[in-house]
Order: sequence, then C-alpha cells, then structure tokens
Amino acid sequence: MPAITLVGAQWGDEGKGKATDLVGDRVDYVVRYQGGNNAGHTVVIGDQKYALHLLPSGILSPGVVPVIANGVVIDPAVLFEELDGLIARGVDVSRLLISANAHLIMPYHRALDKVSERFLGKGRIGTTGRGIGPTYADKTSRAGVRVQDMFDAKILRKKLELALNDKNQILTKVYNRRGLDVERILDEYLGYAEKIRPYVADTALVLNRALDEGKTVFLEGSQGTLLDIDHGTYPFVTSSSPTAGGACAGSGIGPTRITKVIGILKSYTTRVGSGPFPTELEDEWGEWLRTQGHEYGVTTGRNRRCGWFDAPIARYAARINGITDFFLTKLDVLSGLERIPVCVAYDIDGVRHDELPMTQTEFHHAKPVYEYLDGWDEDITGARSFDELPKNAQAYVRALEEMSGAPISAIGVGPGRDQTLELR
Ligand code: 2SA
Ligand code: GDP
Ligand code: MG
Repeated sequence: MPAITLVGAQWGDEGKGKATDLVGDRVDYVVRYQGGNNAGHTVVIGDQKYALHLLPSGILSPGVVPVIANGVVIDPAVLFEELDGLIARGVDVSRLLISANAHLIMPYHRALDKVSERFLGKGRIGTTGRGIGPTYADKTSRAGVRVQDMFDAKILRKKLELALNDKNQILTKVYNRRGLDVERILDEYLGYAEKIRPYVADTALVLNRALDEGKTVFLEGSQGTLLDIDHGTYPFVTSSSPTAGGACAGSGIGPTRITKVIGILKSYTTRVGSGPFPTELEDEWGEWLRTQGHEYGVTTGRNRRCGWFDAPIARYAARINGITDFFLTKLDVLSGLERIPVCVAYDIDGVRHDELPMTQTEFHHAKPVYEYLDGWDEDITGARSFDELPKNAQAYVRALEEMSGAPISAIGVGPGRDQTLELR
C-alpha cells in the first residue's frame, strides 16, 4: 500500500501543516523526514490554533502514529516543551515514535548558528537561529551526536569532548565568545535519555512493516523546494533536503514504495530570510499580501517577504519532486484585486527565460514577465465546491494549473479544516 509524500513547492509556508492535518483521518502514519524546529506549521481546528515546530502535524489526529524519522534533527529541550504544551491542551502524544538515528541539536550548534549569522552581516542567510545548519554540517562530517548516543554515557562523553575541543576553539578564538562546558551538556542530555526512551524506535523498520501490512504512510516535508540544499537557491537554503527525494533518505522508505507526491503551492509567493526572489513586492502591494495573508514567521515571528505567483517556480517544483498533484492554498487571500499579476517567465539581462536559469547569478538578475489575470471581489471563504467560486477565481485556478505542470486536486479558501475544496 502507498507511501505518499507532501512537499512545499515554493520557499516554505505554503500551508503544509493544514494539508497534512486534513489527510490525518485517511492515513496511518505521518512522518517528518528532514529539518527540525526551524519549521513552523500552523493547524487550525475549530477555534483552536496549534503551532507545531518539531512534531509531525499528524500528532493532532487520534488515529495516526506520528514519526520523527532519521533525517530530522532534534533539539530535545524543544521536543519536550512542545510535547508538554500539547499534553496540557489534552492531546494524546503517547503514539509518537522517534528514530534512534536522528541527530541531536546541541547547545554549540545553536551558538554557532547565531554567531556565524551575525558575523556574515549583510551576507547572512537569515536562518532561524535554531542550530539546524551546524547540526547537519556535523552529521555530514561524521561528528554528529545521535539520539541513541544518549543511551550510552561513555559514548556521549567521548563525542562531546571531541566536539567541544573543536567548537570551543571556534567559539572563543574566531567569534570571541565563551566556550561551553562538557559536564553541563552531558548532565543536560543524559537527563533527556530516560524521558525520550519510551518513544525511540527503529522507525525505518516500523514504517516498512506498516507498508507491508497495507497501511498508509504520509511523509510530511517542511520548508520547501527552493530551500533544498541541492535544488534550492544555494547558499540561501536550509541544510536538508525538503524535496521528494529527501523523503526516502530521511525515512528509510525506498522510492519504489512512494505512489503519490503532493506539492503544496500558495496562490502567491512568500519567502523568509535572504536570497533571490524575482516576484518580490517591496511596495504597498507586498504589505497588502502580508496583511491579508498573515504572512509572519511561525517560528521567529519575522515578516515574510511577499510577491505574486511565479509559474516557472511551480514548474521547477513539479519537475524536481515528480509532483502528481498540487494543492493550491490561500486563494481567499487574493479576493479584492482587480487584476492579478502572474509571473510566466523571466527577463534576464534582456533574454526571456521560460524556466529557472542554470546559475544563481542569472537568478539574482531575473525580472518577472507578468501576465495579468482578472480578479474577483467576492469573499470566497465560505465556498465549499469549485462551482461556488466566482468565474474569475475558477479561471485563475485553471490558468495556474495550466502553467504549473500538474493537476490541482484541492484548493484552500481559509485556514480552517473545512475550508478546502476537493477537485478530484
Ligand atoms: P535554517 O534555520 O538554517 O533552516 O534557515 C535557512 C533558510 O531556511 C529558511 N527557513 C524557512 N523559511 C520559511 N519558513 C520556515 N519556517 C518558519 C515558518 C520560519 C520562521 O514556518 O514561518 O518562523 O521564521 C523556515 N525554516 C527555515 C530560513 O528563513 C533561511 O532562509
Ligand atoms: P507550512 O509551514 O507550509 O505548514 O505553513 P505555515 O503554517 O507556516 O503557514 C501557512 C499559514 O496559512 C498558516 O497560518 C495556515 O493556518 C494558513 N492557511 C493554510 N491554508 C490556508 C488557506 O487556504 N487560506 C488561508 N487564508 N490561510 C491558510
Ligand atoms: Mg511554516
């Protein structure tokens, strides 16, 4: 039976949390496969709003087993804060499974993330400051600390001593900061060991067995395609692989078992942090989109940069991820516009490019070529079927579908669970 992957088709914050929550009653497992508590997924259930950072959005669905798989980086302090917050609100979190192979965010990762960003000044990435980049860097250089290391005090001490030898040099000599103490970190992390133990499992084995038994596994991406370490706007990216390929490595599920890849596509575009963004609006229209769409970071509270829909990006996401369906979100936010600009290609130094250019230098120079679609005035937040949408809203959706390279199978007209129109 199927494994389904969900990915962000732009720069994140497309509404993945809501989409995952929606399928919650139709799937058995919801799996986070990359990123960490840099993510911010908002789920609105009735009058209750939940902001999830590290936990899979499926944790809010009683029938679902939520899984933090091997590709995720875990800050244990954040994990328990988030779990305790949900328990206090009456959510049953006992089903959660955490991979023994997932890497841990350590205090020196957070310190290095913050201090290196400050050092970069204008060239900074605009990270969330949660230690994500330094943790993945240690994972790749084989100096990381994993969940299972907390169960072996000797190993944990050895790894910490080795890491701090190096990190304290950098913190004190390069950045003129105070070094960190092995014993303090050791105490803190050994303290987490017993608390985390009941949740820890061989998640790749659990998930593959579940698939063998005909269960449905839903792989929930965080961030988005253009923040991917390989396929994004490098170096202005996150340090993991949010794209569909990353779902296999990050969960231990083979590519032949994935039957569907859903791309979440916002009706316009946003980005948090630095880096190129061709359709960005630095005028009152950007502010208009930010206000209408409540575009503020769920994790850091930062203003999201806002711009019009970018069709070459949607096509790029369709290609890189092998998207089978798009969910188009936040269509309601565009109500009230007379004409809606949609970027159909780029002008780069006088040459038209229908697809993303090969190099970052060209992408930095890309100017959007716009087509203008007719807008609509009606409030569409109460619509419950495609036919109830104003004709121009229907035409906007159809035009985006045509340009984006995969069918749109659902449309979001508000943050609520019921504010979704299913097309197929
Ligand atoms: P990091 O912290 O190393 O992953 O930052 C690297 C880049 O990745 C971007 N990034 C994000 N972009 C959009 N949304 C994200 N999650 C939060 C949200 C963001 C927030 O849902 O609102 O609250 O600020 C997210 N996480 C990472 C980041 O901006 C850098 O450009
Ligand atoms: P994620 O990171 O992709 O999960 O997205 P975020 O939660 O960071 O940001 C999406 C925001 O849009 C959240 O506040 C959602 O509640 C909200 N949202 C999701 N879908 C819709 C929609 O169709 N319309 C409106 N107005 N809001 C939506
Ligand atoms: Mg988000």
